[in-house]
Amino acid sequence: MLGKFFRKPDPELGDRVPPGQHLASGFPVLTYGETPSVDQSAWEFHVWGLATPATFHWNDFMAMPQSDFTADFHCVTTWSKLDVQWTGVKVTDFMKHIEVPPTATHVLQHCYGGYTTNLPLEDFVRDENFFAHTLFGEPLPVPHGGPMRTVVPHLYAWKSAKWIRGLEFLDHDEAGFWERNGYHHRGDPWEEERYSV
Ligand SMILES: Nc1nc2c(c(=O)[nH]1)N[C@H]1C(S)=C(S)[C@@H](COP(=O)(O)O)O[C@H]1N2
Ligand SMILES: [Mo]
Repeated sequence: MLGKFFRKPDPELGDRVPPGQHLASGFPVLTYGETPSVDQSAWEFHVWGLATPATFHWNDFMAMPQSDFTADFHCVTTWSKLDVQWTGVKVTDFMKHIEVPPTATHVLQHCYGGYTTNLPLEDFVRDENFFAHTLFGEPLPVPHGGPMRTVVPHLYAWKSAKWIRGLEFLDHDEAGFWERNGYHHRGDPWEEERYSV
């Protein structure tokens, strides 16, 4: 009886797993290439391109409002993890600290190690997106992007840049690493926007 009960699919949970995805056990690490190592004290964050150039250090981010987030995480390689708990700075709060002209339409996120990923501003500057430095109450582990990463929960996780080091604001779309290598330019998991055709 119990076994039957536990096998019963949870319709509420099912609704949260996009098509073609399955639930991962644990929290897998997915990194292309080497894992860079950057101390909090050495970590620098730059904005450039159309934005007025600016540099931020760790303490600048710590002085911004800190928020808790619970978000589902969907990797295009078909695993999802629900209810990941993060702490960090909302993208919308960060944006108050920089000057971006209305001509900017896209952003290219740049990471330590060379990884990049692109987003239209309407996908980047959203209430649910954030810079994360804490995962499940602990400092963000290096393999998961510590000291700082972005999290963009409404798109596949390759848009969530680990070891983030800066944002380049553009008036056009420019493909990031995976986008140049066959991934979809937007990556909505509910539309299964996995690869470019
Ligand atoms: N800098 C950097 N960011 C990255 C990646 C990467 O290889 N380098 N991989 C992306 C991919 S494909 C996924 S699924 C998530 C994985 O995050 P995790 O390793 O914390 O699970 O990070 C994304 N951000
Ligand atoms: Mo991924």
